[in-house]
Amino acid sequence: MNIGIVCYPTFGGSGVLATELGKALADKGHIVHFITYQQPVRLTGFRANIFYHEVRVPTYPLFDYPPYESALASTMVDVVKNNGLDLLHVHYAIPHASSAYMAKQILKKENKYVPVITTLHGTDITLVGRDKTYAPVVAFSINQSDAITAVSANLKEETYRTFNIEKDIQVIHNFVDVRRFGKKPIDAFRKVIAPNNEKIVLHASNFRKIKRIADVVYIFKKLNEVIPSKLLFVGDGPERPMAEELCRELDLCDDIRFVGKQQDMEEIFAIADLFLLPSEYESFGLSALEAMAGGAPVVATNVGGLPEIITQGVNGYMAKVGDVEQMGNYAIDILKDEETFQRFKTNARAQAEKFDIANIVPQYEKLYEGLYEGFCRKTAKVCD
Ligand code: GMT
Repeated sequence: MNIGIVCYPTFGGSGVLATELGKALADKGHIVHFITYQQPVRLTGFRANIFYHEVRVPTYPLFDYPPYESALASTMVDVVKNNGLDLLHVHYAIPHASSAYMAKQILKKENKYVPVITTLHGTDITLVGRDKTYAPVVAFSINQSDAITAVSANLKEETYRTFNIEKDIQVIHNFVDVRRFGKKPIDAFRKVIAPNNEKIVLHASNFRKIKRIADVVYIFKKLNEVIPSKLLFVGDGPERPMAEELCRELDLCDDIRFVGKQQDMEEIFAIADLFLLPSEYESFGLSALEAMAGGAPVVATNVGGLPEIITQGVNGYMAKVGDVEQMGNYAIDILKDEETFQRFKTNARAQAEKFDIANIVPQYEKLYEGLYEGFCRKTAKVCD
């Protein structure tokens, strides 16, 4: 099929997932067109059947806020028309679902029909989307999508709770390429981070408030008092300066490194012994799944979709939001002896297998095929 993918090109989970999906679809022979304002960060290397279309947003002195949504809709129209796209799959409702609706209406006027799939990722519903400045547009454009998917059962429930959604939402969990993320650790890299064979604890995120970055530091502090460890902070965002300050205050600078945004996450996950994700909310927690595929058990909060990937006491632990004492104890419990640690590692990998790319991507393909056939029937379009 000829598939258009619209996403944020940044390090956030929705953009990462959308990019990995596009690459996987291309590997299976589909033609994939990414439509976004920057080259997606995970879109590296050349593939003959992947195209990237940049959305340009011309500025004008009148515009305090350049109208990205209109520029995106116009680019969608252009790409659909000139590349014969069979469907548009938009990731993250705001503003992608409403731009897709607009594009679809424009194309309809020209007797061109393109089904739209909206994948809900989390904050587009639970945080930003529910704000009353956006809510009516978000609800409307989700309802106008030809298919809606959510990345966890929890997010599906949250969406129905938050908006008046008249359609079925299909849960298609996020996925990971277990073979790619199950790499052997690079010993030299491990040695640089943990020269005395300390345990390596990892946190990776966009350092927003919802991630509770200070809790990561406190959990690590508790662990480090019992088991010599090093903490690696990957990513960047508004809470980073606060976290750096906290590390200085707690005199932990020698054991904590902030490495910023990184491309080759599989190399980093490979050296991690434990992943921390004490968020206020996670619709899914893609970084936790990628960590598990790399063999790192997870200590997280019992929120959102995290219980759909973490099994308590088997491949990780979950505690109440803010309970850093309990999460610290759980971290110690996992790392306290080699036998327990190896058991958790094996279980984490086994759990990640369930969300392997090979199991999840066909669910999207099935959805596309069903929609495409239905659309051809409804519109009496001649489809091959
Ligand atoms: O976590 C973020 O703030 C980024 C956000 C995004 O849209 O990129 O992540 C959301 O989507 C990810 C991919 O589906 C999920 O794994 C994250 O759990 C979800 N974040 C939240 O729900 C806070």
